[in-house]
Formats: sequence, C-alpha cells, structure tokens
Amino acid sequence: MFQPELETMARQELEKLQVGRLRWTVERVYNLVPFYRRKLEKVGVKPDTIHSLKELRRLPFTYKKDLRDHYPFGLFAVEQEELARIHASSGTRGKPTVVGYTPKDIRHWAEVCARAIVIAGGRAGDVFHNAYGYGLFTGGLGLHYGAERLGATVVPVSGGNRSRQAVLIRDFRPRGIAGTPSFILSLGEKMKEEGFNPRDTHVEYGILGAEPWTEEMRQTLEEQWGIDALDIYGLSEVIGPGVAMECREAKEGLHIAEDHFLAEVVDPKTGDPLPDGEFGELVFTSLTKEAFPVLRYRTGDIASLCREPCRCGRTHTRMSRIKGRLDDMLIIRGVNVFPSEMEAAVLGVEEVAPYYQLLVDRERGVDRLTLEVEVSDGLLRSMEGRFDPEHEKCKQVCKRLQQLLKESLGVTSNVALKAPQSIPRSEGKALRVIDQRKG
Ligand code: DLL
Repeated sequence: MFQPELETMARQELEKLQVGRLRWTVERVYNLVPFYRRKLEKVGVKPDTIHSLKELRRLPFTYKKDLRDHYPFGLFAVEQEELARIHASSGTRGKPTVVGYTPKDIRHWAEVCARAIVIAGGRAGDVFHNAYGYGLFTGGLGLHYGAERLGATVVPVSGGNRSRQAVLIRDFRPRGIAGTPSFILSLGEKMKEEGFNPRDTHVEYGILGAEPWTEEMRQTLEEQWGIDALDIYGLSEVIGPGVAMECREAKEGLHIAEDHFLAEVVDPKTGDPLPDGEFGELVFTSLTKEAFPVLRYRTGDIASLCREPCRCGRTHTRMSRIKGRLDDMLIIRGVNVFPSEMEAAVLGVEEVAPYYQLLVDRERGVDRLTLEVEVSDGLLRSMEGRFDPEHEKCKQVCKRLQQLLKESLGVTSNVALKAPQSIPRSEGKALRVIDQRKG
C-alpha cells in the first residue's frame, strides 16, 4: 500500500479525522465563499455546529449549475495568486466548469493518484504509459503527478496516435498503462493490426476510467491485453482521477479515498440518503481541498456504496462501478436505459466486435433506439470476407441481439450490423449515444 496508515484506518479513527476535516471545510467555505455562506445561513448551519458526520445531511447540496452560474472563479476559496493550476471540463453541454488547485491541493491529488496506482498493482520503478489526455482535462496531469509521486517513470503520451503508442509500448516496456477503456481497447486493436500482440507486451495492469464501462468490457480488455483491468473513478469538480480506485485483489468495487472525500448516495429525485447497497446518485464533499472545496456535490453518477471489509485489507468504503450518468440515461418509450446496459449485451455475442454506438430518434412521435455494432472478424470470415448486412448470418445475429436487448432492458430496439472499422474509434471518452431527438 502507498499509505497503509491511512488506507487501513479503523472506522472510528477515520470518522474522527473526517469530522474534524468536515468542520474545517465548512468553516473555510463559510468565511471565504459568499455562495456557500448564503446557503449555509439559509439552513442555519454554522461551522462550530459540526460535531459528527450526522451533520452532513443538514448541509446544502451543490450542483453543476452552481459552478456554471459562478463561472469562472466565483466558488474559489483562494485568491488567484494562490492557485497553482486550473483545470476545466470541455463544456460540450454549456459553459465549461472551472476548478482550481493550490500547491497543497496538487500534493494531495498526487497522493491519491499514487495510491490508486499502487491499489492497481503498480510500484516505484514501473514504466507507466499514461494515455489519458493532457491539458485542461484532469486525467493526464492527475495520473502523471501520481505516478511521479510514486516513483514510477512516466511516459506522458496523452491520447490519440495509436500507431505511435503501439511502438512506444513495444519499446519502452511499460508495466502499467492508463487510459479510457474505449481508447485502450482500440489501441489493442491497432497493435494487432500492426503485427504485435498486446498480450506479448510487458503491461500487467490497466488503470481505466473516466467513462462508464462494464464487467464484460473488463473481460474483453483482460483477454485482449493479458492484464488486470481496473476501474478508476473521479471528476474534476471533486479533484479529478483518484477519488476512488478498484483493488487488484478483489475487483469488487472501488475504494474511496475517504480521508479526503466523504461519499453519500442519495435518491436523485428527493435528495434523501439511501442505505448501503442501493443504487442512487453519488454525492461528494471534499475534506482537505483549499482552492475549490465542495459541499455535497451532486455528481449525476449512479452507483451504490458498500462498507463490508475488503479482501485487500483496506478499510475505506467501496463504491460500485458507475452504472451511468443521469444525463446519459435514455428514456425510451418510458423505459430507462443506460448505454452501459447495452454494452453488456453486445459483448456477450461473439459474432459482433466491441465497437458500438446508439442512435436515438423519433419516428412518428415514438422514440426509436438503434444499436449500431460492427461484425466480428469471425463473422466476416464466415461470409468469405465480404460484409453484407442482408446475408442470412447477419440477419440471424441481428435477431438474436434484438431478443437479448428486449430480455435484458425491456425495450424493443433496432440492431444494425456495420462493416469493420466503420464506427469511429475513441481517442478519449467514447461518444456512445447520438440522440437526434434533441434537434
Ligand atoms: O473523467 C476524471 C478522470 C480521469 C477519472 C481519468 C478517471 C480517470 P471529468 O472529465 O470531470 O473527470 O468527468 C467526470 O466522468 O462524473 C463520470 O460521469 C465519468 N467517470 C469518471 N470515471 C468514471 C468511471 C474525469 N470509472 C465524469 N466509470 C464523472 C464511469 C466515470 N464513469
């Protein structure tokens, strides 16, 4: 473990630490961020009234909209001169959300990322191939600082340019690789095309996240690369990658760095806290952040919590894999569907490849969902190498997939088989859904 004294803390001791840090955070935002002061005054909470974690429920929620409304620096608790760095979301759905870090915040972030790499099986001295995007996105620099803090040798390759990455992986012999699951999948495909099998590389573990993925995708990636493929979670509003990491020993949920972040799961409609094990919206409160503290930030991500002891010996609460984002949930003729649920079905069918996209549109006022998925090499070979969607074999596969989707999701959808390489390959976060209903 990277910080065993923190990662295996007894619950009582950990809670004591959390309460003290929660009070510190509330005091900080109360005194330094007018937005939070107004909200806290409204619910009658003063920093010195925080004596236990039960008080958490009295604190007001913070939403993405609040960040946008205070664009760019309105929720910062430090002057600009004290900031070491700024990151921002791409802002594809409106104004970007901007977050800031003091030098101390960067140190803490590096620590939780170093921890995450060790949780995945990394160690000092590893060559670490970092294929998360560098720049305003937190993935690249977050894991970069974490890997350096650990004492690994970082290859800061960023996303894209798969041919070049393939050569670097062959020649630099990384033990660890980091990137979005969709990008690492397409990188593995490229390597094969260029004549080296990803299984023959030195890569042993993958730190994969920043987008929803499934157990089935884990199997596919582990098979493709011969690695342990592990899930890392985080979001810029809370810090970036490193909020939670899945351990190699159990592969059953992601350990939340609870000495830095308090997690809750709430009912997305009412905001009421839900019991452990139930799926709802993840909510985070930062405990040590100086520049950009957050109180009860509503992530929009759907997951559940588990406080059972873990095989790896860490005591920090685990969160489940993210089922999806509330924003990405499709409502098809009244049925809620997460794109990841489609992925599970697609990866279970060997005649199709793991490259897919979902199209949603409306036909005569009724929602229509179409799964576009590439045929596998095997299916293509069985059609003498010529792709023909009208071929009897294609029709049968379509029918089977349709049936599977109907059984597992409860919605009737169309399935369109596509030629190999026709679905765009991901360079970072995959674009899975094209919703034409929104005009
Ligand atoms: O994606 C931070 C990150 C970088 C995490 C590298 C992991 C690895 P944002 O760009 O702010 O930050 O996007 C955050 O991405 O609210 C989730 O919806 C989604 N997300 C992140 N990790 C996972 C994951 C980074 N492991 C948003 N599984 C979050 C599913 C994830 N979704």
